[in-house]
Amino acid sequence: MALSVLLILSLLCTVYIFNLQHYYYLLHSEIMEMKVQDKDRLYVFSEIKMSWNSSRMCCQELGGDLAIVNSREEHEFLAGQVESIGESDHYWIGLTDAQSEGMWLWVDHSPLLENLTWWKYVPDDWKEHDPSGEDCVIYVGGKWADVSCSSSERRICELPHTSDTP
Ligand SMILES: [Ca+2]
Ligand SMILES: [Ca+2]
Repeated sequence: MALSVLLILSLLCTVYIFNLQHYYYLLHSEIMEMKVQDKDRLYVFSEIKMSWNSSRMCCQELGGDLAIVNSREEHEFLAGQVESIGESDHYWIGLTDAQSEGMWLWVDHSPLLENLTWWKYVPDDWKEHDPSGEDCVIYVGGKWADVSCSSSERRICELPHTSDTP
């Protein structure tokens, strides 16, 4: 039952992507997603590049959200996955300071803890490309960077793992 709901939501998300982007993605959707399980969590790495908000919506349609890095172990796991896919690829995670500049919050509204940060570059809210600055976070080469939320990037969704999850 939960599996069929997940499949329907996944299909809806693909249709949504289809409308937004190009039919190429639909035809190749099975090779554009990688599912990895770690302990009680399931991570879905998608190669489809979208804005932070659209990416987040796709994760929510899967029953999860953009990944929240709760521990060093989780960071090392995700960084390892990202690095094994490709050093130059960027992946959204569920961290943003859109609400208040410099106040980093996870998508579950918990604040970013100082001892659990892995910035590659100190967040600078650079406004050259987007006047609203850089309020969303990507993994790049196993570390984090702040970029414009409207930039098109890949994503890491995090879902609670249940026995029904494929
Ligand atoms: Ca997590
Ligand atoms: Ca910012």
